[in-house]
Amino acid sequence: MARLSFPDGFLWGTATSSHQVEGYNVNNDWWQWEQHPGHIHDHSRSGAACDWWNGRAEEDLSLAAQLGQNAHRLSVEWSRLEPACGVYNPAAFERYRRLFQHMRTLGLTPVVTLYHFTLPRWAANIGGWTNPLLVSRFATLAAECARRFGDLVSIWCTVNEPAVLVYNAYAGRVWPPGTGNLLHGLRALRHLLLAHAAAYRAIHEVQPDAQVGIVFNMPLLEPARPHHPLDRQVTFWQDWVFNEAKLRALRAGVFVPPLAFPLQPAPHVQGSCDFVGLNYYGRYLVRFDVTATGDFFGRHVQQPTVSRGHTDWGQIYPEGLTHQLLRLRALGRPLYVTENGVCDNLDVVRPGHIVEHVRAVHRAIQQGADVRGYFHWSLVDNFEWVEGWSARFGLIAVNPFTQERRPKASAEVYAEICRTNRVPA
Ligand code: IFM
Repeated sequence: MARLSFPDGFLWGTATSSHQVEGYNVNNDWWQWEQHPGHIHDHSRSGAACDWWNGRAEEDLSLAAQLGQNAHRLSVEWSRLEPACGVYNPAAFERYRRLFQHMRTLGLTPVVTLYHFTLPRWAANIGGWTNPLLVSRFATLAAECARRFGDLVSIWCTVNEPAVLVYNAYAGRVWPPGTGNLLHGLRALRHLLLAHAAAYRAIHEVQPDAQVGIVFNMPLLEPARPHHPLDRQVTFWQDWVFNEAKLRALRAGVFVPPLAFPLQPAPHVQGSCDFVGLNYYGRYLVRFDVTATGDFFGRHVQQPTVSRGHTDWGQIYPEGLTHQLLRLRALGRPLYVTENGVCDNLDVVRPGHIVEHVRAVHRAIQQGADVRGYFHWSLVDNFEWVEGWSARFGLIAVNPFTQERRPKASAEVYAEICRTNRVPA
């Protein structure tokens, strides 16, 4: 069978985040949020999660290496590293060092995210990302991580999916702090991008050769009725707010309308990345709806769509991955697909989904996108935020009650791609 080859040195891995897999992150804002009835749709809690902090990380990552993966993207938990403002916990740094050493021994390149949705309680208590103090605190933490882990980690992701966080947590009410205030959302977005830029510079001061980037979730948004002027207009605005504004900040160092007022330009953000990470899950078709006031008068009507409880990951649409990679090409930086996957509790769709999306990455490379790696979300089933344990994304099934593991059929499909550096044409 004809096969499509990837460049030598291409990173093949999976992605996870601290709160979703470590267990007992009791000192962060999400842990607190989960305790309130109604916040998590299936009434579950993160609890022991995948028990990574107690040592199962090493076992699961060994399995990842056996499955042919040569990299893993994971995050460090701010609330463990800095449990009180300005106070670091040496034991937590040591735990992560052991994990990164283990990954190196296995031949897994660590790609480390510094902020993946969870804040220490002290940071949440002072207003979270609406407070400008977090910009400097985050940069200081980033420098500390570079100092303590720089011999083991050279690829850093600063902030994961700033727009998703802002949409759900600050402009929206479904994630902590759940303020539901658009102005708070705009302020938080600005601080997240400034925090990214400050961390970018802080890491480079300590570790000049580090590769530092930011991770954007960029769904493809298209008008439901391609020629309808109102559908086109609302699609344009949704794309502006969700996708384009951040790219504009990186390219030009300014937030232009609709984010210009009441915000200031952000010159430090311009050019502040060595690579860009793309998280891609699907396509949304947007239809004008005068009642959709919170969403710029656009309602998502794509069918079929992958949804559960509160979250809608959109329509499976591999072409959208090619499209967004080619869009990011204009930034002139290397790219990683830092997340791509599907909520598929029965593992029926996932095997084909992986092959189709890896092919989509190959098409983007052929058309000039400098893509250096692909990270499937996720290695293991884990705590899926507001959906709790009811939304399964892993290549390896996890029973959160018994901690039993079972590789799914899709794990072998992905392993074949990783081992051969090729995908069937
Ligand atoms: O689980 C999340 C992850 O934390 C961020 N990106 C999307 C995934 C699936 O919803």
